[in-house]
Amino acid sequence: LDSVQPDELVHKVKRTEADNEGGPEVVKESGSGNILSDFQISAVLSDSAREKSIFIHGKLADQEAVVILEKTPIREDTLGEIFSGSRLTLDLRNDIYSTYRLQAPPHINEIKTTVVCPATQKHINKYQRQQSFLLEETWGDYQSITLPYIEKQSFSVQWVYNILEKKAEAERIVYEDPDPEVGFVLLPDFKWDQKQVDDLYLIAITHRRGIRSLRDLSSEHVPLLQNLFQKGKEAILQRYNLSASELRVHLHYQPSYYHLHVHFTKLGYEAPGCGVERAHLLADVIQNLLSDPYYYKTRTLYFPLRADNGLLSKFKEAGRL
Ligand code: GTA
Repeated sequence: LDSVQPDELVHKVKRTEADNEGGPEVVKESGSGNILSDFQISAVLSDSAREKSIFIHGKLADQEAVVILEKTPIREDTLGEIFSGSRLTLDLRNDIYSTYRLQAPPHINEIKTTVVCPATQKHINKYQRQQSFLLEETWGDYQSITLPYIEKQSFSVQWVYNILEKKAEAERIVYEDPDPEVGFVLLPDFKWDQKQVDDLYLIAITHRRGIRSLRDLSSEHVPLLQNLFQKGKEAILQRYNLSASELRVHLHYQPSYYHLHVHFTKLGYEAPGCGVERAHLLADVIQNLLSDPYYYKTRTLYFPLRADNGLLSKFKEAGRL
């Protein structure tokens, strides 16, 4: 279930056997209605005044749910309407300074809303504000601690398969190379409302399955990565008029979802997860693999984990933290 706009679209969630970790199979239904009107709030998991967002845990029709509310950037093309079509109430006036409360017309005053339902305890933990710790993972640690953990515990990638099989979000696809070996699907990330390019965020998901993360990459995958990099940049130039030099194209380590995907974000937009402790530029990844075919199978990698992440406990148990 991705971004839900209650008055426009109701997404019905159907869970499957394989989907025991919250990767919903999405069936889209047209219609109207506010599925959030009965949302029972249990707790605020985190909020940010700077990002103007709030993550809430609660119940939606007796199912655990996480709802994310986020105010979106003010778009330049709506300024005329904001100035001419709003109600303005004076708060204070002092010399040359004055502040107001401006009530913009409802259609340009929307709150981007994301619903995860049914949400697992892992989703709830993921969105809870917590302290993070930097881990140091050797190739040996990866094999003995990380790999067994992610094989058992990672989030379902059913939503990824839904995209690749056109069962969900097909109409949002920006570009597709259908080749089973080097092909991919490029589409807006569900964190981006696509209203302005200032916070552009797309993801490229490989058709090839079974590549979990950076750790699975070797020089064999360079043609796939180069193809995705090149064609992804071209598609973004064509559709959004942003050149390669305006983009941050990167992978996460650790990712949340272990099916190879690449993040395309606008440079200058501080997207979640774009810090040096988690983001690996695709250009660097390709170069590293060209200079050493087994770069990601020999190097120590560093990454942050939140306090109650199960993998962090495994590193502690192994005396690695
Ligand atoms: N199009 O169904 C989907 C979908 N899902 C389930 C995830 N993504 C999806 N995109 C589409 N449809 O960028 C996107 C995610 C993410 C990427 C997976 O796939 O938005 P990753 O495997 O490296 O995982 O990337 P990552 O980055 O940890 O995931 P995520 O969810 O972005 O979490 C990172 C942090 O971002 C969170 O802890 C939270 O602080 C913040 N965040 C997450 N979701 C939102 C949101 N909706 N709004 C604001 N902030 C958010």
